[in-house]
Amino acid sequence: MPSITSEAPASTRNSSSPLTSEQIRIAVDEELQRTPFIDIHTHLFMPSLGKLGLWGIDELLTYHYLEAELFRFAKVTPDEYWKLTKQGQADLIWQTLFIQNRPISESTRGVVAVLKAFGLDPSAKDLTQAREFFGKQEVSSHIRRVFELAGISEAVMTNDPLDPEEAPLWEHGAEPNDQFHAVLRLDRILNKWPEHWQVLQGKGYNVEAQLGGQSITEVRRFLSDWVKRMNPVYMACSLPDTFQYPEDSLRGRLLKEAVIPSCGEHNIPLSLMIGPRYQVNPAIKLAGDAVGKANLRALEHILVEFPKVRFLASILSRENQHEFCVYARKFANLMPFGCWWFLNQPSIVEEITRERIEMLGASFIPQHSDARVLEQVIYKWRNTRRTMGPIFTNTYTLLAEDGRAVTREDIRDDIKLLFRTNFERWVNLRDGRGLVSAA
Ligand code: RAT
Ligand code: ZN
Repeated sequence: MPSITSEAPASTRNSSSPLTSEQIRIAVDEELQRTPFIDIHTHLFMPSLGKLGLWGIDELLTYHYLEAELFRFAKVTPDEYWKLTKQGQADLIWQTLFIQNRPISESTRGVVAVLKAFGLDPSAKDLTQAREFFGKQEVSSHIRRVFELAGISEAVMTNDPLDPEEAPLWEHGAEPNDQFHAVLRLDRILNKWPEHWQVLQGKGYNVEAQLGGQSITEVRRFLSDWVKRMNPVYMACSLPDTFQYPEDSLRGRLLKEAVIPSCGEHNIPLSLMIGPRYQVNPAIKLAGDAVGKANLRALEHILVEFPKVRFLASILSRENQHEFCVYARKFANLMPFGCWWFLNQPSIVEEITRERIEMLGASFIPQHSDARVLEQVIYKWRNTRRTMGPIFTNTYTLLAEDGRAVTREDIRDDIKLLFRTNFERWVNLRDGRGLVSAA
């Protein structure tokens, strides 16, 4: 398990001497373990946001990735499943996916790794021991321990100013926390304006259904107020595979006239997450989204139109990944990040990361966890380190074979850039050393 420490690893002798291939492998593994990563997109919450933060065995087992798998193995219908209590749902998933079947999928194996990390029995016949353990934890110290086990120093949240449970907590001044950064998430505003414009109106912003009158100015005032309140590291939105830009639609106008200019005004990036096909199977709720190949010309048009705004982007379809790298070579204001959601499987992460290193060097952000339940960061980051090890070893071995001596310092610098500094610079988090940001 990684531990966050600034001490040099035992095997470091002289960090600027050239390494042999075997030493490269060891150095890569050690530097991956010892570098505290920044988790740049999660659905975790700082303690002052209270019940929004999910953790513990029942939440781990009812993760929507596992619910999707349950319906493949169990006879239960979605309707019957939703009527169960949270504990009833977790028990059913445990019995079905872990006892009656072997937990060999990525998401089930993740629960095994979490239980193991806390010394709990991953083959237990029921959840008594696990429930007792998690029931005894105090949330703040538990978060610190989990981050330590995951090898992350900070997690970036997803904060929706129109979430009826979340917004009041911010409005009453939620206490910030060094381990968490806020993100102003705009899905409700951008994708579901017809259902939400009245919420803005109710909060004193003079907006209209068809964006007439003062609407655009008022949306910008709303965004500015929330930037002040949350101090977000970026604004974000997920967009469907059918996303077009420019587009004669409410979303097209909101993006062009309100959201992107507001990012420019406040000098914070916009994260575009493109590619879900929302709710292809609504019966299974959060698990019911799928994926479609996107038209990345939409992204191209945004990058051309707003050269001074910095964009983070993650694209959901595997089929889009190569052209996505090509766009990053063309536009310095684009920062590709993560292998998102259905792409976060070792075989696909490996393919995408190799492609990105080959095409972009160390000028991207390889991964985020997307954790919804606190302890998931333990297995997700463990898997990322395990998958990335051989990729970086191969990268530096090829470099050494081609004639450029590789040192531990080189490896350390690149891993730090990829998993920390590129993000810090992009969002102006600290005075990191890395890419020169576009604006
Ligand atoms: O990965 C997930 O859990 C998805 O359901 C989404 O939350 C996605 O990551 C998103 O942020 O929209
Ligand atoms: Zn997410």
